[in-house]
Amino acid sequence: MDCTTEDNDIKQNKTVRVKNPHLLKNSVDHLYHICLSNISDDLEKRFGDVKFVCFGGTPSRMSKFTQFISSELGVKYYGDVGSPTNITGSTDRYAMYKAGPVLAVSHGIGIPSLSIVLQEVVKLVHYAKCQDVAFFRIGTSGGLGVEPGTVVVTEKVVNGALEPFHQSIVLGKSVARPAVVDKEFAKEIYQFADSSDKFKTVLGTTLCADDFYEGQGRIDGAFCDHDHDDKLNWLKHVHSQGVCNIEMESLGFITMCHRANVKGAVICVTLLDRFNGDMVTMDHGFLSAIQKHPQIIVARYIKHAYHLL
Ligand code: R2B
Ligand code: URA
Repeated sequence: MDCTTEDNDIKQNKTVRVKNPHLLKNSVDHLYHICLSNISDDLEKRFGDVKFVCFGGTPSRMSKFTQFISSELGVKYYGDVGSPTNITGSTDRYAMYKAGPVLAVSHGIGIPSLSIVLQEVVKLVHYAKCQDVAFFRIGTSGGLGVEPGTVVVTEKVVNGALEPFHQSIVLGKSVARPAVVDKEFAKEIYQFADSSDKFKTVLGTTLCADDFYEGQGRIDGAFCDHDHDDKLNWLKHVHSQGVCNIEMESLGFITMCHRANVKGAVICVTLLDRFNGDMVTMDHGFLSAIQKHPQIIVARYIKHAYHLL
């Protein structure tokens, strides 16, 4: 593909941008953590039809989502009867499943873990020449002033200091990249909430923390240098700035989708209201039921988009 054609495709949001001139020089690229390679696996044949990539924290959640979306779309998932096959095979780091146009990928906890698999998946959809791909994070979070089970569709994402960028260290220097949320896409997804749903869905600001305990103001970690009042004052402050939920990957996810020229959205369920405490319930029936809420919203979007394609 010549540069002009590629630029045009990127402008029309068709192809994924792999912004790295060094890669063009290397004919071999091992996508180490997902156990695929651009030379030994026929990526275009196996993955060229992918349109929707859904990321979530754990392998088992993404396996269940694969079964759910395959029945919603009426397509078979890749694998045996009974359970989808993990495409990343022997790596044991992440899990990836496929059902027709949907790829479901686990990302682990935190931006460092998410960043590795997201970059390899961006390269995968690039090598596979996928067109018009959208990425979703369907995850969990702690809510602020909303009932547990509420779905938050992120329309703005900030770090723990309420700044809308992702900071990292590259070659010994601090680099800040803007977290640009595709608000139109977020609104489009939000419209798939239904008044008959047993849970609420809201659009709001998501705070992305570097840690589950002190980084989210909790006072129940192994270490804590603040007290209950400090925590409540901070929660009240961030809530007054529009923050609806707190989690640990949205900033990296949104920043990297923007860099890759991929439509990206974050849709998370709240497991608890942080104004009422720090501990997540041990009621696994309740937790597994509410973790389906973001999947329900995203499945409606995918069904709608897929049937229009
Ligand atoms: C939500 O839940 C995880 C921590 O328990 C983390 O991955 C996140 O963002
Ligand atoms: N995930 C988080 O990061 N925080 C919570 O409070 C719940 C889930």
